[in-house]
Amino acid sequence: MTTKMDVKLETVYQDVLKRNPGEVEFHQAVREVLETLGPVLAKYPEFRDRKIIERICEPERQIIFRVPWQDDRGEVQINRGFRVQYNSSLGPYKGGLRFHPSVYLGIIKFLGFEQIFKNALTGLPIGGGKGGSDFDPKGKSDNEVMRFCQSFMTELMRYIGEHTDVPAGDIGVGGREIGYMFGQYKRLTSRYEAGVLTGKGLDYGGSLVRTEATGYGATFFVKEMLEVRKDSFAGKTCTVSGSGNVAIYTIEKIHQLGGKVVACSDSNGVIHDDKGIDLDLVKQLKEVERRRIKDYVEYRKHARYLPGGNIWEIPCQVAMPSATQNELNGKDAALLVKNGCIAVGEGANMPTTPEGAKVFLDAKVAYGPGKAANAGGVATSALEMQQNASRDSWTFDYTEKRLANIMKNIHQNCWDAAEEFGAKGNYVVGANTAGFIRVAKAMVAHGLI
Ligand code: NDP
Ligand code: 2IT
Repeated sequence: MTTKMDVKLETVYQDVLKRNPGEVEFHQAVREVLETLGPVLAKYPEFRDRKIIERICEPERQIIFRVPWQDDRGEVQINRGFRVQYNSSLGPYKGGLRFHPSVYLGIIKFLGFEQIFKNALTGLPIGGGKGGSDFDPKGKSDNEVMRFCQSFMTELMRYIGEHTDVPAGDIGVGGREIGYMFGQYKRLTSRYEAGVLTGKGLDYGGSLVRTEATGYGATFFVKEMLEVRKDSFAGKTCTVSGSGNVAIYTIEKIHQLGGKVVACSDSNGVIHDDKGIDLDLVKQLKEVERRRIKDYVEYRKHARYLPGGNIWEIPCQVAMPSATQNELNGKDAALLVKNGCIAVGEGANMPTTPEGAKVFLDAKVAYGPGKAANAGGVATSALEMQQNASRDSWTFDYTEKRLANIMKNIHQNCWDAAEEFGAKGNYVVGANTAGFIRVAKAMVAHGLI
């Protein structure tokens, strides 16, 4: 499915296809943004004259490197590392690192591209970047993960710094991995440069609420969308895909706000628990014991495990895809709408296919796209950087209030931008235009660089 694009933008898009062959996720992310920018170019001809869009589509710098490490049997393993420093108009490059076997340049570029606009929406001084590796942490021992992280950082350290580029977590990278990478950075540089990474442990410069921030923020965003419709989470049946960092804290906040999450998942299957997901059990299985979600039913006999199941077949009023890209397609979206879903908040990056997004928009579902809805994670990373810079640490309550306020502002700015550009209620248009305009204005100010 493709929507019609402004003719000049179609030319730009064709050029992106030609210059980046085979990078299908990157093409998808670029197309979705360009489709919404026609009216912005009409209002700001200087963006067109200065080729802001052409420049934004080309990363400032792309780094690809070898990551050799030894497994527990002493065998040499080789992975590939990436860091795409996409756009630094608003601040140092900022964005997570993903460790997953599906990682290749096209995934990192799609994530980096999205990150530019997401970070702009937070209103904080952060540019856009992303990185990662095709390393698969699943089934690896703690020592193997440590050796991999040390080797990865031995090369990455040349390119990052608190004023240059500040990585954090994403799929497969959490507190443990950030700890190993921080240790290696400190050792190689002889500097205690807390602000070089975010998502750090609370004992060495991390921020309260960063662990919870993406899930909490996505839930706050949906709360704002529901409030526009004079509605709330109270009594709503919800489904949340995934069972990692984002999914866990989405479930936690939905429960705090009076909703009931009846399903979550991983890449092998789905848990359906009519009584409401027991989050303490999920945390114990996933965060402490690093087990699979199917083990949930060992402890909660009334719940069902659906191997290879599709979570979107379970009826809900609010759906929050929080696992990975393109996990919700047009058919899934149609089924969700048919089953009474009224709001969708994307905790993951680009989890809905273009066909799925069209179904939600046509059905007037309150649809919060990832670059707006999941911006709370990176926003709280920027708050961690602020605390590091001032050698301060804020309380949980204070930091959570800052996060809630940021999400409220993002929602409002997306709402206002959508209205201004003739697409009232369309948060895709709102997020893309509001994020883009902030970056584009800074690029104009900086001249041709
Ligand atoms: P985690 O690694 O903590 O969890 C990922 C979850 O998604 C796991 O349950 C995993 O299942 C599932 N998953 C991953 N890949 C696939 C796949 N190919 N198919 C099906 N399920 C899959 O990652 P996060 O929770 O941090 O990230 C989830 C999403 O949120 C990603 O899209 C990420 O980019 C996005 N995001 C994360 C932020 C953060 O601060 N962490 C901030 C903003 C967005 P399994 O264990 O089986 O692989
Ligand atoms: O996609 C994302 O916004 C993240 N993975 C978080 C990035 C960050 O720098 O906190």
